[in-house]
Amino acid sequence: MNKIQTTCNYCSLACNMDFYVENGSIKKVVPSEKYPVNKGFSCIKGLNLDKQLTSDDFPKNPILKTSTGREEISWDSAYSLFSQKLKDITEKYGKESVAAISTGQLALEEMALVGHVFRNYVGGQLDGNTRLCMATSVVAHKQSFGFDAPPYTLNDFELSDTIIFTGANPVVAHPIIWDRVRKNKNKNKKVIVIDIRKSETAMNADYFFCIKPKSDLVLYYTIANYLIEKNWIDNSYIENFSENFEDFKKHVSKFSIDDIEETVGITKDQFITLATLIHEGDAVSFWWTMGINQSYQAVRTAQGIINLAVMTGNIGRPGTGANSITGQCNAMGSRLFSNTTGLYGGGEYADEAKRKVVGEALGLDPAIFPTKPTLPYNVIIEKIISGEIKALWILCTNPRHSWTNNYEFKKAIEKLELFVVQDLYPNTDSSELADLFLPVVSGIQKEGTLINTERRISKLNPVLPKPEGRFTDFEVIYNLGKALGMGDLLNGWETPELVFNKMKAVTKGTPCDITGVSYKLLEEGYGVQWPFREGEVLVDHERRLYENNEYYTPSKKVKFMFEDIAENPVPTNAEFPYVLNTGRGTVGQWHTQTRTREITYVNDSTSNKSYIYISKSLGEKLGIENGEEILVHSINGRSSKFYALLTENLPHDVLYAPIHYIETNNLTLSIYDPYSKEPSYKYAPVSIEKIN
Ligand SMILES: Nc1nc2c(c(=O)[nH]1)N[C@H]1C(S)=C(S)[C@@H](COP(=O)(O)OP(=O)(O)OC[C@H]3O[C@@H](n4cnc5c(=O)[nH]c(N)nc54)[C@H](O)[C@@H]3O)O[C@H]1N2
Ligand SMILES: Nc1nc2c(c(=O)[nH]1)N[C@H]1C(S)=C(S)[C@@H](COP(=O)(O)OP(=O)(O)OC[C@H]3O[C@@H](n4cnc5c(=O)[nH]c(N)nc54)[C@H](O)[C@@H]3O)O[C@H]1N2
Ligand code: SF4
Ligand SMILES: [Mo]
Repeated sequence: MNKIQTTCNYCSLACNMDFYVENGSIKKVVPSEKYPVNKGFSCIKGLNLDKQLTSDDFPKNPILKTSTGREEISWDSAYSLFSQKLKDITEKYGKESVAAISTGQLALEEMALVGHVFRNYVGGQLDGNTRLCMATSVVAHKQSFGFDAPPYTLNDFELSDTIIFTGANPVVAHPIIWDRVRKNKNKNKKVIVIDIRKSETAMNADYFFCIKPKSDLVLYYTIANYLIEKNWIDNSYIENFSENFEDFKKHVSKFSIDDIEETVGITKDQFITLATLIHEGDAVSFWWTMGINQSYQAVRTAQGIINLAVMTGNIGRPGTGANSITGQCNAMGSRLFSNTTGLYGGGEYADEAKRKVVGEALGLDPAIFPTKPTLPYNVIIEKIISGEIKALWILCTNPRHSWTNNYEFKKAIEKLELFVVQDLYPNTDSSELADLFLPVVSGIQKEGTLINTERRISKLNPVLPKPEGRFTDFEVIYNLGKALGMGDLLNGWETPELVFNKMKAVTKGTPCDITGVSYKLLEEGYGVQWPFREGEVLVDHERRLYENNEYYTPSKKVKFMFEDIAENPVPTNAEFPYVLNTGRGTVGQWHTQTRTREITYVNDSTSNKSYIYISKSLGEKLGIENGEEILVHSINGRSSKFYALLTENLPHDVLYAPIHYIETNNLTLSIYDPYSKEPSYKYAPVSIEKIN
């Protein structure tokens, strides 16, 4: 039997799996023992990657919507139709009239190539679904650290004595992280959860602080003030390695412990316990995910966490850090190499020197690069609705379901002259609406690289050859470029490895320098964390940043960032008195459930009908029985049906709906963080109507 190690392309751990293949069929799948991330363990999704081998029921060929229905067309016709339409539309309405939305779930090489074809050559807008996910952390890191560079290595979970999860539920969303926490043998280990409901992680933590929705920032500022008043801070770290602390100190002085019950909803005693835990820990690590990133004041909240880590000297040492956890398998690759909000390799479009360097590394005239960041996702949707954007291409994302206030996406699609969807399946909520559907093969049939949450690059290796007449995302994007007439501009972009080498070249001398990484090195099967420069020798498979206390800002110091607490733009009121919180449901379910519905165990053991959790006390008040169907009305004007599950794990007036059902984003709002433009998915005022 032949053993092929490849990378799981679901979540941001990007575990490695060993596939045992004989006579062209997969005999067994085992989590890779030697891989530093998952060390022989994985979740059910990774074990079932082979379920995405596109079934024979699916069309091999592109599908065109016609006046009489949907019909298969040849690939040649699809490329010529797509490229001609893009040319016609841009000639008539200008380059800004076409847009694409990519993802954090394609390979780095595919992202780079789509950036080259669609941003550099066509000149269209190109954002990613990472806007829904990691945009907040990106902006927070850039402003505080000077580069989008999260500090940690996963081993920090095993080295920390005080592990604080805030707005993160790794028991469900990142099972490998929870495994690493359990492997931590520190005698003083304390796991702390700050959430607005008793999540699965909170249930398993040593301490749980149930705060009011979106009160994190007040909490962090109040903790900061309390630590300063007690002098429980690392004065020497602050003085030597940070800037802006005196202004920060002044800013937080107005946040008093006396107000904590009212503002945050925890008692003074609980607050003192939390602050004392932070003070007493020798290696305190702060971890956050979507409970922080998805908010109307998200960037400053993430920086509230960074400030706490810095002022207590909990960064750059084993087991510490202000650590944002990513979501999708290649969110980090998308952030650095998609050519969307910044130039390849984390540069700014307006930086002339950088344009020149990147141009030289790619053998391109820098004039080809966009001059400004892409319009963000929400503006792309708004401009489709207003008629300014006429064509949209989406790759590896399902926004009819996942976009906030998702009916707006449907409205937008109806306005388009051309809507193209590139996906595994022709029957997702989005691909069913497509004028042109482009089918591709799944992650285990292609080559490329993914960058995981701890900056580790690992390789996708084809486990089985593609069936005759089927194409990878890379090939489809490349062939579109050819049909568009890119000619010589595609020289050197023919294979994933060539594109990887180009991306490598652009990172030379940057914080994410990967000039020492090659496909050959990755094929040894351990992955490599960036930075890894040419000539460096890999002595350890786990490396963290800021160990020398140098940051990437001009002063080389980390910057305290803060602002006044923003007013909630759409708070609850008498008509919509409850808060709708949303997030992951179970380990087996992935986002819009196109892929995980193919895993029999998951399909059989999870609900195929939308459900919502409500507190037992609210159920009693409204006379709602467990399992009863209810109607939930949102302040956005839309309503969804769910069956109600009563729970002790929610505060009285907060509801929780899993994101795996299209009904959930029917109720969320078009509200965004002002800096990152990430949707505020976790707060929508709603009311409940009994149906029976
Ligand atoms: N099984 C599974 N795993 C996944 C995914 C999946 O779909 N399925 N998706 C992947 C992706 S792309 C992502 S981004 C990650 C997301 O991973 P997580 O962010 O861990 O998951 P969520 O369930 O979105 O939200 C985490 C927690 O934030 C809490 N929260 C909501 N509002 C607030 C608040 O105001 N303050 C605080 N402190 N907490 C709040 C929620 O109650 C929830 O428990 O998961 C990844 N892993
Ligand atoms: N209310 C609410 N909404 C949310 C969130 C929340 O917490 N609350 N979280 C947000 C977050 S963090 C995220 S990341 C988004 C995720 O939202 P989406 O990206 O829309 O969700 P997915 O289901 O992962 O969509 C991926 C699509 O790509 C297809 N696909 C899979 N593999 C491939 C491939 O190799 N190539 C191609 N071309 N297609 C492929 C799948 O079939 C699927 O249709 O949802 C966001 N929406
Ligand atoms: S989904 Fe995430 S945790 Fe599960 S196997 Fe894949 S990478 Fe690992
Ligand atoms: Mo995400």
